[in-house]
Amino acid sequence: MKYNNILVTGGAGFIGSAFVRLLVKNGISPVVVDKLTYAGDLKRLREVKGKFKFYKTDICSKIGIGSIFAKEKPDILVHFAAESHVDRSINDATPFVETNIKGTQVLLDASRKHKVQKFIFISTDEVYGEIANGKFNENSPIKPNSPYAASKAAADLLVQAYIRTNNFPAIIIRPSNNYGPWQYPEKLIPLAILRILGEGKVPVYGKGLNVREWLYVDDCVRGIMMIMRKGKIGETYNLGSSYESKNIDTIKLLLKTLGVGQDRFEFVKDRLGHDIRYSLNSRKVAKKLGWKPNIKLSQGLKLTVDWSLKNQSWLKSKLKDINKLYHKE
Ligand code: NAD
Ligand code: TDX
Repeated sequence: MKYNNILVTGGAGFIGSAFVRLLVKNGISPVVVDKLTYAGDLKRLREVKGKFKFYKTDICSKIGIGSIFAKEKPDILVHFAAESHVDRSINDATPFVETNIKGTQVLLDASRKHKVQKFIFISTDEVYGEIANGKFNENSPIKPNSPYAASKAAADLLVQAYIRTNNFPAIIIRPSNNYGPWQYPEKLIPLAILRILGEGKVPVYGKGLNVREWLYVDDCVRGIMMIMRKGKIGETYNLGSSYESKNIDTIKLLLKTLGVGQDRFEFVKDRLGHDIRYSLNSRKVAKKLGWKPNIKLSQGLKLTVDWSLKNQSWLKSKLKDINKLYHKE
């Protein structure tokens, strides 16, 4: 199979753009489809300008997607596009149902019609729900809790249904919490950095005891690339780092990395329905494909802080939107 005709949805987003940059580094010029919502930003792709083709299109548009597929004839589709923030889904689930569920169905049908050879669906660890002890493997039941997670789970199940019913050539990937350069500062780590840069305090939900498994974005997209190349059609792969940390410990490590006082956080009202812990068993991708994470949490935070200090103006350009989201205005 040749890998030249790759279509990436959500390629102007945080993880999708890291994947596009990696493709270009590997000599591949992809087609990028992105609606450029509040979360999409072509600045993330400026270092690979001219090395990809771009369509500003909503994945929910059957006509728009149909004409792109007819023109570009992709062999492989890597589907990142989504509404991705849990807090926003609690405020309003509408765009989550639209983009994450309907948008995925539009892409599945276009891919069937145009005989796409591989459909890589970027799902999430959140589809399993929370786990106090132990780890989720790929056969654990789907039991999502937030509207975001429920919409991703619906899409994940739709992909599974197409695999089973139509022998559709899809692979599902479920990554754990990503962090790194270019992440929109609504998510914990870049939000914390933005607050510190603005002389404020980091808002920690509840008592900060919720645990997340932190995966540096470069490790994630390298894993996605390996699965795209060598993963087995019809299979699901967890993609987690095993670097688990309570939010309060993550924030204290981040404050240390930023070189500011350990008191620069405040406990705030907890997120509704807040999942206590996510934890993935990622032995399958390690054993079958030889993937393992390269970047430890402490290293990844250092890389993220260094990048953020150099790119403060980009982070600060999102401040107005973030203050609106978190009712600071
Ligand atoms: P992001 O919010 O940074 O980017 C999403 C991108 O999708 C944006 O560029 C946005 O403009 C685009 N988009 C949104 N709606 C669209 C639509 N209707 N049509 C076309 N484009 C649209 O998200 P991210 O953090 O990069 O996440 C990428 C994918 O990975 C998502 O599917 C998410 O569910 C999944 N995921 C993310 C994480 C994480 O920690 N960030 C972890 C596991 C899985
Ligand atoms: O201000 C905050 N304070 C805080 O304590 C924010 C924004 C978050 N938190 C907590 C909530 C979570 O326990 O930090 C943890 C991480 O929060 P987010 O960055 O919002 O990520 P999470 O809710 O864990 O979901 C993420 O991982 C899975 C991504 O946003 C999803 O897209 C992905 O699927």
